[in-house]
Amino acid sequence: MRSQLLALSLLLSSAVAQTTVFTSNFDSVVPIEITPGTAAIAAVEGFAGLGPASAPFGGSFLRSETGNVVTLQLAGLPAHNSIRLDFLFAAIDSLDGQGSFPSGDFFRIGIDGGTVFRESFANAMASQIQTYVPPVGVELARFLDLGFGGPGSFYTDSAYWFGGDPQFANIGHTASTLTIEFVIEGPGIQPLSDESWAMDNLKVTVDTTTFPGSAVPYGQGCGPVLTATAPPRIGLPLPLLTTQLDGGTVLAACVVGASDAVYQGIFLPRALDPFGMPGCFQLHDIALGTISMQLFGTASSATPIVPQDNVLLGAVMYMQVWDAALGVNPLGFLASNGLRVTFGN
Ligand SMILES: [Ca+2]
Ligand SMILES: [Ca+2]
Ligand SMILES: [Ca+2]
Repeated sequence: MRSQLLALSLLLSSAVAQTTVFTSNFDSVVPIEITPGTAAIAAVEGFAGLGPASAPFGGSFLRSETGNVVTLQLAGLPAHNSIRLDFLFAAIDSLDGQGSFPSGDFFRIGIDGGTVFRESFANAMASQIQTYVPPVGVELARFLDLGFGGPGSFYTDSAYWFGGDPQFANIGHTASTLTIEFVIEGPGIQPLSDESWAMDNLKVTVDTTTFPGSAVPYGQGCGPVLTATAPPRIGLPLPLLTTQLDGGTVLAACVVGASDAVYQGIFLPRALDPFGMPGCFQLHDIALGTISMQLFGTASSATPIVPQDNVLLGAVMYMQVWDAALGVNPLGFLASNGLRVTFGN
């Protein structure tokens, strides 16, 4: 139930956005962001028209021999949590699938030095093993003569729309720079006249979903007033300020909790009159610890750093400051209002 509520609050508080950071239809020159190696712009031949109606193969594409690395480098990306790749993939001529030479033709996509995709592709013979199993809607053609080597013999071709494969839709990534490598590698590398591959309509988008973050006062204090003087955001300081402390305050601490509903089986808020704190209330549990605060006369402050952790985005915590002030009431403690803190980015 709690996790469902959390998921609901995430949905309600986030603003979902995809920002395109690179796009090319390869119809003129190789974009400057791409280091092509031996790859070159080539007419799409019989691939023309295959693909989603909004962006099918057309004009020309970027065609590479096997064994050659095509590198896309981007910088200055907006803040994001994941990236998405969308492109058309042409498996041209006698790619040989998994195995040993001439087989062993693996299309690999590397991101920032790690591998996010590595699958073999086979066009030459029905007996060859292609490890890539496309989801519904991704395979556009298989074992057809679409140009280049052939027609016929081992030189049939296949086409795929990787934008339709969910594994390319939500790749975790947060850095402001991005390096993507595309290569067919493995023991089966052969010349351009025998086998090759191409991409068209390459688009890279980043998920710039934003969570605004907030610190909202709630509940009744018995003197001290707790506020946050900047919005709670991951990776940044969260300045907390308590004012209107008793003049005799000797110690102040901010308690952090996970629930404003219940504490040790007792429903909250709990009146603290029976404990010698008349007019005061406990407003949340104490599950998440305590932050000590620095005293300045009748004010206190603390500036904890919120961890740079996306798990916190949209998460809610509760804060209340307790001040020790001898003689202010029978127990010698005052409690502030609560602060309902939702972490943003
Ligand atoms: Ca094109
Ligand atoms: Ca062919
Ligand atoms: Ca091969």
